[in-house]
Amino acid sequence: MIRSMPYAPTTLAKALPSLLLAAILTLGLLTSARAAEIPVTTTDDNLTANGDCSLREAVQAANARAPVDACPAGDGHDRILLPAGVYPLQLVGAGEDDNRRGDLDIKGDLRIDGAGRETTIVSGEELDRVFHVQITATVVISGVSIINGHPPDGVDATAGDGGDGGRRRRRRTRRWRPQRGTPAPGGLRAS
Ligand SMILES: [Ca+2]
Ligand SMILES: [Ca+2]
Repeated sequence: MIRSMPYAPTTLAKALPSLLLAAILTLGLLTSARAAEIPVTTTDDNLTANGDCSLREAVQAANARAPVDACPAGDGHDRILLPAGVYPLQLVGAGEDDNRRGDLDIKGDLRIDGAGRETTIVSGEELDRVFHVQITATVVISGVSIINGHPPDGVDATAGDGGDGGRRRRRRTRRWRPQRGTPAPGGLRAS
């Protein structure tokens, strides 16, 4: 005689909802942990191994996905924390696209969070534009004023997003998704 047994949930079946919840929470934690935070520790513009983390070094750590001086490594979806202060770009050299001189060249998705547009100021010192966002990157800049950028000679500084040339202009949160052919502004260029 075959006697059918009443269905009784196994231990695994009973635990499945909890396991699924744990897996979802773990996935969420891993996803939120993807954004690397890179805190800037100096207003000096340098790319020198001197124990600090400048804004240029923070951008470089994000670009290279590797530590740069005191800046921790980026991972391609990074957040630079920029404290209150004035950050003048000081490494002279326009027309350079590797973030070593002139404007700050951003090569991957990046968020830059300042302490407020009245207190966190990045100045191009009218030597070059301030930020150059490459075609593949999406950049969000919040709580930061971008001032005194300077486009290359001969470029129409009034054209395009951010085309404020060397004039002073303060920004709230802005998001840029570059498109080829975007005119080169003084504050920011997308190409
Ligand atoms: Ca340094
Ligand atoms: Ca540059």
